[in-house]
Amino acid sequence: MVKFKSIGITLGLSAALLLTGCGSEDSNQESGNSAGKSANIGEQVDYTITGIEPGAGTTELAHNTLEGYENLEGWELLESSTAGMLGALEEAVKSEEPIILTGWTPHWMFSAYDLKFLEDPKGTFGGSENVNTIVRKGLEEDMPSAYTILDRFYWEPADMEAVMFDAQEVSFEEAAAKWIEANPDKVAEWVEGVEKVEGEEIELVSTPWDTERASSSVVKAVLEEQGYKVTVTPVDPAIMFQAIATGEGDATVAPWLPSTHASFYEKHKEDMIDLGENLKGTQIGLVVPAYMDIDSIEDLQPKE
Ligand code: PBE
Repeated sequence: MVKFKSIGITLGLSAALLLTGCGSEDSNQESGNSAGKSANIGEQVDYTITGIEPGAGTTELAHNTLEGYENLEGWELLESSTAGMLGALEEAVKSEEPIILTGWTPHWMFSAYDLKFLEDPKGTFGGSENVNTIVRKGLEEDMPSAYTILDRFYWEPADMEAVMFDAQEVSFEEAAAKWIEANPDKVAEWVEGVEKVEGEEIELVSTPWDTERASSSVVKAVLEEQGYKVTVTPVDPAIMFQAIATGEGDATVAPWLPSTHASFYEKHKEDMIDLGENLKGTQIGLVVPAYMDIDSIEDLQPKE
């Protein structure tokens, strides 16, 4: 737990910036309207959902959610950054104040704090999500060894979480090396019978979140062991899909599907090769601390 605290401290400033302007002085007053405690939650959080980066798939689905639920009339999404969202969460939890954020698993926030996803009866955040491997057209012919490894790459949420957990103390590179050393059988399945290469360059395109820093670091290290010279470029999801579709990038292990990155995927799917899931069982949605007396997005009340 200690390591999570230090993250909270480094994020304190961004949290303070994020909280400025979200006045909550009257959050404890009786509201006088009859809509009950979930109406108070709306008032207390100023009808605001604490979001992340504007370019995230999660942000797009959060906007769809605000449009898709009539009861969210008048609510707003505060776009900021993942660090800002986590800082605001830390601040709220410290004083047991209500907060509603856009969150996802795997993420350490669920082990650092007691949190729950709000039920999403309209399914605007999708359901169980996967992470896919997508490569540019022609990669199979140009780099058959890399293509085979990328096609075979598959791991479980617990594997990804192990790398993410270690990477709080060491670099993602070191955390990935440690995971590879601890999981020789899995890695052996991916590289079995694959011919080594001599310094061929391959460009992996990724996104900036820890989930993808973990997977890209592992795939990078495995490809390097096969003789590739690997670059990983983290960009916004829109740019990532575009890079694969235009062939500027060779491969990505970062797309969240079928919902999170659906709009980018739809736009480019004819121009890419989808190698299917490399991980199953992620989730995104609205997340609240467990001490909040609310279970479903539908329980939130519209702004008066
Ligand atoms: N995320 C983490 C990303 C994909 C991985 C859920 C924040 C997104 O929303 O695009």
